[in-house]
Amino acid sequence: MSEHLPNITRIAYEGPKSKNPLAFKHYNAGELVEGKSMAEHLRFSIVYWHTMCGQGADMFGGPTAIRPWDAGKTGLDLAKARVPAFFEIAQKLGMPYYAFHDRDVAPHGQTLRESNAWLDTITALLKEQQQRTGIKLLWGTAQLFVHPRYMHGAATSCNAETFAFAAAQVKKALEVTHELGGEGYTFWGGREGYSTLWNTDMKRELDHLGRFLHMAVNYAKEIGFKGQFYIEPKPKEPTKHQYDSDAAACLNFLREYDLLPHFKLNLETNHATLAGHSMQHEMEVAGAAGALGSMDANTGDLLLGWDTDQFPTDIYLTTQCMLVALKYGGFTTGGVNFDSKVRRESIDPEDLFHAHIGGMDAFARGLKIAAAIRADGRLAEFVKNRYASWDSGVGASIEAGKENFRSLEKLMLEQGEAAACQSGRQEFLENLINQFL
Ligand code: XLS
Ligand code: NI
Ligand code: NI
Repeated sequence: MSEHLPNITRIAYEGPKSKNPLAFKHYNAGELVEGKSMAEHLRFSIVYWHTMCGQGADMFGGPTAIRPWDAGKTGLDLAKARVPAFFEIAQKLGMPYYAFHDRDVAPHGQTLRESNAWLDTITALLKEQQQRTGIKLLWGTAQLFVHPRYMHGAATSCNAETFAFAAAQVKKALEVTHELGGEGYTFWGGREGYSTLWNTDMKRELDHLGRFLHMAVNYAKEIGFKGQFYIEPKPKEPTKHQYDSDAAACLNFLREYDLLPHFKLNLETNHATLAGHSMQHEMEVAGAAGALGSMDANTGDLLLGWDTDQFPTDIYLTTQCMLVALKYGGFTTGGVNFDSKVRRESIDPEDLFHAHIGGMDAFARGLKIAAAIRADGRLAEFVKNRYASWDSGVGASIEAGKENFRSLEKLMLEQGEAAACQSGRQEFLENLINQFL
């Protein structure tokens, strides 16, 4: 196989003192943390859409980065040329997983039949590359937001035939994901929301979305696909309001439509920011509900109000993510999926390497720091003690379901006042965390 990037070899771990920009300083795949290798903890994944299809275009300007493997090609030829280039990059980075949308890997055809045939052609190539490299599919998904037929949404469209087309597309995407041994399947509601409530029957749209997801669950069962289903929350962009706006909204929707047993959440950092939450908050909400599935690792820019999908390099952020992940038993079906893109100005293929190396190192550090905080135990001890009043006396009795309003009123009438509150010690804890960074 001819190489596209002969000057870049397999990225190696060289340790924190290395000055080689094309080496890992912290991600050492085989190194054990809490008894498990870093690779097993982090389950890194590279995305096809940003890595292969992102060319730096934005609302104000066209592509800036035409990749050498893209040059002069269009349509199916372009799609075919990208597959080996993608796996070369993924392999050199030591990525164990990847993720894709149906229409990133293969182009839109004139008809559904043509799109399906093209997708089959590319699926065969992906399979070959998976076998050659050992890289696995973290999750597949269908792109239900670019084509004009999806302008009102897909499963929540006012046009019933758009719903039907989307169903056909997801059916095929599930088959392909299954064929490629995908460990999951993600639904991100790209346009499942509204631009104005004046034209929207919200209840009807939500009922349709519930029905659509049940159809997916049923079809997966039919074809024997056992991968984990995910919903990826995002509050807005492209629509003004998306139904899957945050982790809590998704959980409520899944419960209301009896879908919770079949779904977990795939949380994305920049989407959390857009929802007015921290990623730590979103992960806690999902974890507490037993629905922490996977994460789309990226970050926004606090000065920009949209989904900038930047590579995560902030150690506080990755430490928080890994603390929550470890608390809830770590990623099992999911992983740390870099739904991130290089900046418009970063036009060289080499920038793809700097970006992913930085993200992987940032998460490796986050993992090590989180493990150190857990081993130290002071943080957990503090939190435990903060709730000590629930471990005995009336607290334990309330938790055991033995109290009611009457009994509690009686107690407080007898005592006259509640026990004094203790300090929350936020600043003390912030300093404690900084000791580990
Ligand atoms: C867009 C989403 C998208 C999903 C997959 O904002 O992050 O890329 O991850 O459809
Ligand atoms: Ni995403
Ligand atoms: Ni996103």
